[in-house]
Amino acid sequence: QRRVKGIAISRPVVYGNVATPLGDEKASQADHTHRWTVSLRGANNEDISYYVRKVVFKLHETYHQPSRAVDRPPYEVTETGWGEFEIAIKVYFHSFCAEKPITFFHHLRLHPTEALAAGTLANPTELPKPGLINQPVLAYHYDEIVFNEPVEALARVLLEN
Ligand code: SLL
Repeated sequence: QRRVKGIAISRPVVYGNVATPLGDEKASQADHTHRWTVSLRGANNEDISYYVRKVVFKLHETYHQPSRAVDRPPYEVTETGWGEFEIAIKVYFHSFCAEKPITFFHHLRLHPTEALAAGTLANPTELPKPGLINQPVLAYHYDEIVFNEPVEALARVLLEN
């Protein structure tokens, strides 16, 4: 397949996690403290399945079947747990794209940053506001998938969408 020389086409994505303390909810295991969801999506919430074939989220080995493949949107995994760890997010493209998979790395975050946990930046020794303690923690990153010299079929669908 011919590649379109001298061009690169990029598509914006957002990946990361949200986490909430379990509180009184029953976890699947007694030592679990949080429920979290790790995800990959289009940066403007657009559908990315026209070029993404599947996304494999590689969790910590303490999880049952740590390699979680998701072959349609939403590309996300929800779990409960007690610890933070690095998640590899491997993105596979449709075969017509003729592109190798790419991997993003995300450090799963369960706990608020120190500034939030210990009060405010202006007043760091202040105790946390009780309301903030049980807020969801968000940790998302913006990035771009860059297709360098894409094959014609991929260039066409990228420019059409
Ligand atoms: C830590 N290095 O020590 C990290 C490991 C592992 C987290 C965190 C669930 C385990 C299960 C879980 O939260 N694993 O369901 O068995 O902080």
